[in-house]
Amino acid sequence: MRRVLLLGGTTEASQLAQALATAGVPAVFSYAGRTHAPVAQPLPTRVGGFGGVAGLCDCLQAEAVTHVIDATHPFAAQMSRHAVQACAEMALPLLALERPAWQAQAGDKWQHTADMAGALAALPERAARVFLAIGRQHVAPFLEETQHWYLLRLVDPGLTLPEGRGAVVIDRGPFTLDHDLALMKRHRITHVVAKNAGGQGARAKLDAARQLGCTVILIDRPQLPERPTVSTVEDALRWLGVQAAHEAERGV
Ligand code: 3Y8
Ligand code: NAP
Repeated sequence: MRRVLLLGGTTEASQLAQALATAGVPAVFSYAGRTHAPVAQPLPTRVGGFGGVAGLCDCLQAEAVTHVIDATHPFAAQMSRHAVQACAEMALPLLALERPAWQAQAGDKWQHTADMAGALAALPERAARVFLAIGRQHVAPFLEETQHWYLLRLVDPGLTLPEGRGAVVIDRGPFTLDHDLALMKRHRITHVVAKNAGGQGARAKLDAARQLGCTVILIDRPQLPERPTVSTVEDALRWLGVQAAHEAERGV
């Protein structure tokens, strides 16, 4: 009997959780507990770290997990590395559900950098109005560049900016083009700094940047170990041997 551990925290993880619940596949959804009130899932949900690889192995044993699907964000590199190690130790099948990296298209003004420090260095000397869509963890070094004005978008309140240094909006996505266009116009944004998250949940700001002629500074993903990988919920369901609801309806 299949029993899935779904490592979540992305739009696609939520979509897969819904598909598993609809198909009646026994599964446990897992959040790290990084946000105060993560989106409720239609599966039994655990919140918090496992306690490293050993803790993850214990959880796999205790929950009688037969399949692990890593649908975490491409920058959640440590979780993905631990999943590879734990599944090797427990001889369990592992699949990554990973969105393809965003690709520039005609009209995009993108600069690629290898990491956060590279993104900071890529900002212009002259004053810019920067949409810093990288979360709360990496904001401090950017604020030391005092010539810039920053728009921060965070999931939870708590972080404030000194007077005149910028604005903070609290939102969790998925985001829409109309919403991000209005937000970036309202704040007269000239630059966007973002991780190459991929997926649809947070790409609106890039499409808005193209329309507004903003420069995008895009941070490349960390290297991850080799593991079986798909990029769609349907392919993850096929890997599990679960027919997607619409296929079942069509009787294919
Ligand atoms: C806790 C679960 C969904 C949709 C939300 C996706 C889309 C928005 C891209 C911007 C960029 C950012 C941030 C972002 C993305 C989706 C998806 C995605 C970027 C939630 C979630 C959790 C987190 C953790 C949080 C980080 C932060 C990063 C905000 C839930 C909403 C900036 C990453 O306050 C903190 O400590 C926040 C921490 C890790 C990065 C950081 O370093 O600050 N995500 N994001 C998950 C857990 O506990 O396991 O709260 O409901 C999920 C989503 N984040 O359907 O869930 O699928 O890609 N999240 C980045 O890419 O730069 C926002 O604003 O445009
Ligand atoms: P990370 O740096 O790769 O992992 C750090 C530690 O957090 C892991 O070793 C593990 O703790 C715990 N952890 C991470 N994801 C977990 C999960 N889904 N369930 C249980 N424990 C988890 O991870 P991160 O970058 O902080 O990301 C944390 C969560 O936010 C993930 O769910 C990810 O999908 C989501 N997220 C992250 C980003 C981002 O920019 N990093 C963006 C959007 C969403 P132990 O070692 O104790 O097991």
